[in-house]
Amino acid sequence: MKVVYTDTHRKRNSMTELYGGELVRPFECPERMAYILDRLRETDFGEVVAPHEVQSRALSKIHDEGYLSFLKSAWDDWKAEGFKGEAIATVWQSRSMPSSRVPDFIEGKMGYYCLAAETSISNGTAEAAWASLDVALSGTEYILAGDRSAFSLCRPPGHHASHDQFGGYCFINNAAVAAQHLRDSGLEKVAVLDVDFHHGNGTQAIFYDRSDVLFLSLHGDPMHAFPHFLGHADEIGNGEGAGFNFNYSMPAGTSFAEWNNSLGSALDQIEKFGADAVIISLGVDTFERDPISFFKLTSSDFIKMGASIASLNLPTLFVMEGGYAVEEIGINTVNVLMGFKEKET
Ligand code: OKP
Ligand code: ZN
Repeated sequence: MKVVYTDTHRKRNSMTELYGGELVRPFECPERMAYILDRLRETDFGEVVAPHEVQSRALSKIHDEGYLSFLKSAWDDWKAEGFKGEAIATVWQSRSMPSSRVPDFIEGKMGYYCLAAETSISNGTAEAAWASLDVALSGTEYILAGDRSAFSLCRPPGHHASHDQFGGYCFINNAAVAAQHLRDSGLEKVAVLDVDFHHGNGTQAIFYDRSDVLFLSLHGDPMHAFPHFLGHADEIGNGEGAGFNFNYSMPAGTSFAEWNNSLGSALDQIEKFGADAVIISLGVDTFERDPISFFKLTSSDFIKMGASIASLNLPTLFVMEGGYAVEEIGINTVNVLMGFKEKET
C-alpha cells in the first residue's frame, strides 16, 4: 500500500486554538505527522511517495468558489487590518440574525465562512490545505490506476469542512473531493466511511442530497461532542439522498466491542449499497487516551478495525483525519493499516 505524504503540511502551524476560554497551542499540530512517519518507517510499512499534480475538476464541484478565494486571501486580509493575533471568527449570522449576505469586512467574512471558532487561520494555512488536497487526490489516482489500497496522509484534516465553511481544524474536505474525483473518473458508487471520533458533518452535508455517494459516520454523540449540531441517527439524507446517510452516534466510555457493532452495521450497509470503492476518513481520536475525545479504544483495537475494513474487499483509500494523543498516533494509525494489509486480498 502506497503512502502519499508531503512536508508542506508544516505550513499549517497555527499558534492559537480557542479552547476552554483560553488560547492554547492547537491539538492539531505538525508533530502528528512526524509520529506517523516514524512508525511507518519503524514497521517498514511501505513506500512513502510525494503527491503529484492531478488534473481534477472535483474541488470546484465540492467547494464554493467564493469560499476557496476567501481561504486564499483570508490571512492577508486579516493582517491588512493590523490585527495582532491569528484570524479567529467572532460573529455569525444566526437564529436571531438570519442573513445570506457575504459581508465585505474580513471580520464578517470570517463568520460567514467559518463554522466553529477554535480554528484560527494563520500564515501558510491555505498552502497547507491545498497540499493536503494534493495528497488526497494523488492517493485517489493510485486507486484509479488499480492499486487495491492507498493511504493519503493528509494534514490539515478535512471532514468538518462543508461546501463553504471551515472549522474543526478542517479547510478543504479531502475525502469528499476524493470521492467526487472517483465518481468523475467513472466509478458509479462510492462509499465514505468516517471512523474519526467526531461526526463528519462536512462530508455529510456535501453528499446529503445524493445517492451516488453513501456516507456513514461512527462518532461520539453530538449532544456531548463536537460538532454538536449534526450527526444524529435520524439524519438519513434528503430527496434523492434519502437512505444514503448513516450516523452511528455512541456515548462516552464506548469500548471497541460496542464500537465494532456499529462498524459491522456500517459495513453491511456498504455491501448492500454495492460500492465500487470505499474512502475511509481515518481518525484515531477514538483512542482511550485522546485528550479531547471520550471513547475507549486501545492500540490493539485499531488492528482489528483495519482487519474488519478489509473484509469489505473493496478498493480502499485511507484519508487521514484526526487523532491528538500525539505520541501514540503513529502506533494507532499504522495499526489500522497493518490490520487491513494482513487481511487484504
Ligand atoms: C477535528 B477532527 C473538545 C473541543 C473540540 C474541535 C475538535 C475538532 C476535531 N472539547 N474542538 O474531527 O479530529
Ligand atoms: Zn476527530
